[in-house]
Amino acid sequence: MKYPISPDLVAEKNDQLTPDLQKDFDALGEQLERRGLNIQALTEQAEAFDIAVPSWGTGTGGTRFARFPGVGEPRNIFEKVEDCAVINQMSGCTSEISPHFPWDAVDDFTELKAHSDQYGLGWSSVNSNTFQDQPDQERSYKYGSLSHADAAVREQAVAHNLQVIEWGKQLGSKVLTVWVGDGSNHPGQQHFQRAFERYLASAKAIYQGLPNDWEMHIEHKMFEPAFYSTVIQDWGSNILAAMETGERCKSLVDLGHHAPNVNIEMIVSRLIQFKKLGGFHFNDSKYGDDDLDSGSLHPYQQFLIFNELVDAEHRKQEGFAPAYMLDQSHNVTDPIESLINSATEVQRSFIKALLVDRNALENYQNDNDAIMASNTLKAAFNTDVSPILAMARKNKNAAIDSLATYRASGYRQQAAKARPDTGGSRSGIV
Ligand code: LRH
Ligand code: MN
Repeated sequence: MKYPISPDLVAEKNDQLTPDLQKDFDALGEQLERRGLNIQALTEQAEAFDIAVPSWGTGTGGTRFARFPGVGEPRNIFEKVEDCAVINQMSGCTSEISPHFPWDAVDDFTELKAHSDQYGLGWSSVNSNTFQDQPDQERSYKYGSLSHADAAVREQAVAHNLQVIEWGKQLGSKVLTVWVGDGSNHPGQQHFQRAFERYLASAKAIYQGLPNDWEMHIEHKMFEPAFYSTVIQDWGSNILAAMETGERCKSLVDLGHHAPNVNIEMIVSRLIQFKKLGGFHFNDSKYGDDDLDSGSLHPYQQFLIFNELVDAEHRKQEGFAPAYMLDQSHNVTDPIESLINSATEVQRSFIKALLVDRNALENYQNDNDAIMASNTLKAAFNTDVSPILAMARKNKNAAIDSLATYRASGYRQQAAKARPDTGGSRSGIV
């Protein structure tokens, strides 16, 4: 196995931090034992936790106003794989990459697979792109893609998705994620039902080409790039499309794709109940699809989402196997640091949700004891599980203090030397 950062440096840093970590871990272990919880078992679940990294998140993001590139930016998917290897080596919980096509398309996928294999990285869901026109494209997606009024444009978009599946097969992926920006900017511009009917026919055509051991995940979004209506605008349109399309077609929840204050954890519960929860794009936001770092603004909401997920596992909910992934844009931070941080913050929400006393909660719910039900969740959320997350990283030879070890490695500075700024495009968002 190849490591982008010297394992000796990681071990040296971990050795310095282990004595204090052990003290904190033992103290937390005692506290949790009094609550009937086993810290070793929780640590093993933290070690088993994994969340995929978006290839497009490793470059610096921007807005329509500007993008301020960082140093040592990855210039192609091979360098993005190296950066993802750093994120996994430091966090211990990001062993898969989600690519976006054609941004990450290569001539030789066997070479790319060999490149990721040497770092022990796998490939999670593949993402299609019919929200931009490519230089060699015959028909434009200006007025939509899978729901476009022109059948030839829809066929082009379906063909692209089938191509993305073929590329995904070569990487070992098992999921196709379909997000389209289709919609309208003016009332009257689009007939809502006819557009949705066209979308459903296209989705079924893609589903026909889906291998039997694959899933297709549909991603809804309230607005942008369309600013009046969006064909798959909310979870309602999403679950209807997933139900119409097929059993292995499910709904994906991108946290930033909802209006402020929408109860996302209840949407998650509905999708779980109807066996249509395909997965997540974790991020955080304050206004729109801000794609900010996960848990950086609404850690309690993220915890409440995992409370629904852990509850489903606890109830052995049928057809429950959601895929976890980050989907963020890093405009002012080192993307590697943000992705390490965010992966750990999502892992933190998961472990905290495992601390919930579900029997007590159910009794308070049945007794309509709102305050004690709420406090049962808060007791879990207010527990600092950092020693468990750090011990899980130590046990996996990842970094106890991920950011400090990453910075001490000088990886970004080395990348800046190895990746002279060609000023060329950095395929990715903006
Ligand atoms: C749309 C989205 C989608 C990706 C894109 C990069 O906003 O969340 O998941 O295709 O970002
Ligand atoms: Mn997304």
